Amino acid sequence: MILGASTFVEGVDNAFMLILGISFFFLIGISLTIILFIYRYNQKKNPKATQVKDSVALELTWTIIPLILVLGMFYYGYVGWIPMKTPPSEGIEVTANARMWSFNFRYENGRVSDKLYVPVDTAVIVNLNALDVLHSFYIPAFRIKEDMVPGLANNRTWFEATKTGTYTIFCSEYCGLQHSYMLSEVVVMEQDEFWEWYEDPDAMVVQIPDDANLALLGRQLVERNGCIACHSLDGSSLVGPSFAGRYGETIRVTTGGQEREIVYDEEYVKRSIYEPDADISLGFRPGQMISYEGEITEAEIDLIIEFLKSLNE
Ligand code: HEC
Ligand SMILES: [Cu+2]
Repeated sequence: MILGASTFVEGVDNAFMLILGISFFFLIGISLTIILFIYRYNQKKNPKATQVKDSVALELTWTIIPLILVLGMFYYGYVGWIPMKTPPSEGIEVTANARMWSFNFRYENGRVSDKLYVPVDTAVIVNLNALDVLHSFYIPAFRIKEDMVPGLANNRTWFEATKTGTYTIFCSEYCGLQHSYMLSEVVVMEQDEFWEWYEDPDAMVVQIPDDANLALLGRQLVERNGCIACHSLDGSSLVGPSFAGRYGETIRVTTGGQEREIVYDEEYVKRSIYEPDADISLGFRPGQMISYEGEITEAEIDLIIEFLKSLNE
């Protein structure tokens, strides 16, 4: 069994082990019976076949025993599933945003993070928000998996972590080219440690020390926000144009159906991030990139621009 770390583990694992146990019992039982029958009823030992007809006892046996077995499976499955569908009223609330091909998490106080930080032994209600296509929010260690459906109201899940540590979050709904790279982590912290992280005032604004390497900070932003799933750094085209070698160039875009030339400058980068469909770079499709309005600040865009400039050096 993989490591379990939430209150759902017992319920899910019980149902799983029961079904696995029954399956093994029948796998072994049926295989042995086949072998025994091959021996016992071969033509030499049993030249004349017997037909069994109208045996009420037999009919009842193979109706009642499987009925009990499947009702048992249903019972354990149901008992494990009900708590998942009934989130408690007390707990913290987080919104998980999924887009091709990254997650981010927004807390009630406005804090945004690319990993899901949560306190141990506390109910966490996760509002699931898919910005573009179907995704699915899957944390194997917590035994939760819930589809993230664009536009679906009340799309949520919840969990209560029981062990501190770091566990993987997967997208488990095929959502395009880089789906297999759509991962994040849930970090379960001691409660006081979590609240310290949550209320950290420095985390709310971008702090830039005087001697900071701006391009490096920009690169981290581009990695953390999942931009490089679509934009390469080496000049090759992926879903979107490469970040390399374009800053400062005059490029061709389609604006409102009209093709035109435009300078790839700060203005253009900012518009591309906040309104990706305003100008469509020639050779690429609209609707792939979803606006980062409200997720990436103007100050952060300045850092990204420093990074783009550095790619020309
Ligand atoms: C799901 C794929 C995807 C992701 C993720 C994505 N983009 Fe894009 N991006 C595109 C596509 C496709 C285009 C070209 C079509 C258009 O202009 O909207 C584009 C265009 C751009 C452009 C204009 C580039 C040019 O050469 O004309 C910039 C700048 C840009 N994106 C920045 C970003 C940044 C910064 C991020 C991360 C915060 C990001 N993108 C995340 C797909 C993506
Ligand atoms: Cu996905």
